[in-house]
Amino acid sequence: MAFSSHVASRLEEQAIELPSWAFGNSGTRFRVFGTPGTPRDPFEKIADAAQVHKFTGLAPSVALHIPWDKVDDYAELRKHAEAHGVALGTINSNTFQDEDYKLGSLAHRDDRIRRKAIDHHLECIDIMDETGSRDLKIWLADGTNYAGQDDMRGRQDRMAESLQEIYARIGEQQRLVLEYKIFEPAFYHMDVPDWGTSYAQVAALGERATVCLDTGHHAPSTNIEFIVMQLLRLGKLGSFDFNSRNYADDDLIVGAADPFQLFRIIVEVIRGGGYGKDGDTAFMLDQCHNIEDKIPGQIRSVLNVQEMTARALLLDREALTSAQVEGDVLTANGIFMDAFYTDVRADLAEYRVERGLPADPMAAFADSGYLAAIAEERVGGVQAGWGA
Ligand code: PSV
Ligand code: MN
Ligand code: MN
Repeated sequence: MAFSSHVASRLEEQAIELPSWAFGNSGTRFRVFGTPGTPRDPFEKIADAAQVHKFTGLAPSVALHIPWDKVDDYAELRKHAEAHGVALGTINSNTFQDEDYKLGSLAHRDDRIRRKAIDHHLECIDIMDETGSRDLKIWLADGTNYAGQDDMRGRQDRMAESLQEIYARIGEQQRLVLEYKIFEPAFYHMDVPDWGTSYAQVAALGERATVCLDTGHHAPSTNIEFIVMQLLRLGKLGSFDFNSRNYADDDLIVGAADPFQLFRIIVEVIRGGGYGKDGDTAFMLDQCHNIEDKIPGQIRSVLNVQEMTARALLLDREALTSAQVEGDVLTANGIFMDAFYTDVRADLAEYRVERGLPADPMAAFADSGYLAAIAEERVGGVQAGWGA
């Protein structure tokens, strides 16, 4: 069975942004394992990311993290990306690796530190103007470790003021996306711990401010697809940071730990009008490949998202709605599960071949010799890892 033309054309709308940092070395606090050929600078990270797009047709843009991806000339980096067939995407700010930010950044009590954090974001917007990026993604490590350590209300108010100043500089075609996270690095409270706080903050800013949902940033057993539904209903689901988690913010390959959850999320994105041409919810990955090769790790990731999207597109919505209207619980659930259990791998292989892509991108990349070539070519350089 091949996909209907409807499903095939909807699949063509899919674009998944890759994080530049997935191509650098990363690890846990116990050890960072290096990989031969790891990129030494942002240019090489982009060249590696372009391989993912070349073999899958799914990943046309690359997100940057500043200052990890700081370069002298962003116009040159943009040209380099375009020459490799990809665009520069979301700019991620970073106020979590500087001594000054020990007690916070945009929510800090000290005007000097808050000024420094705001200025960093304004600099990120300048970079966006050069790279042609649409989104400024803000994730704040701000929070406290102990009850009574600071006044949570005051911090919330200061953060709102800081965000206002940043938002005022966001261009007409640009967006500010605020990411939430339940805990880490702060362990008593985070200043943006959940979707509700992120929503309250961005709603106060204006139309071009939305929420980023990172799938690894919730308490265990949180119904993430409910949050997806609600944010889409409110018109505020700006983007996803996709990854898998078993315990905390594991940043493992999306779809690896719980493919059914990924399916349920994508079903809600489609239902809520956030998918492809229907809406503007950006699909991005936020992952680290600590022990596996990075490029194939990213290829596997985008393929997992595509596979669950294909299954979600196969959901018989008419039949589902009638079962729901009838109050037929088991038929409704059966229809939902039928779509999830459909094996779409052969159809996806055919779909790819029809579009001039390899049937099996993992195998084709392995056969290309690219990993061996970069291992040889990049010998002796200083690798650009997480935080470099
Ligand atoms: C924080 O855990 C986070 O998910 C944010 O998106 C950061 O920018 C990213 O991870 C850094 O790896
Ligand atoms: Mn994230
Ligand atoms: Mn995270």
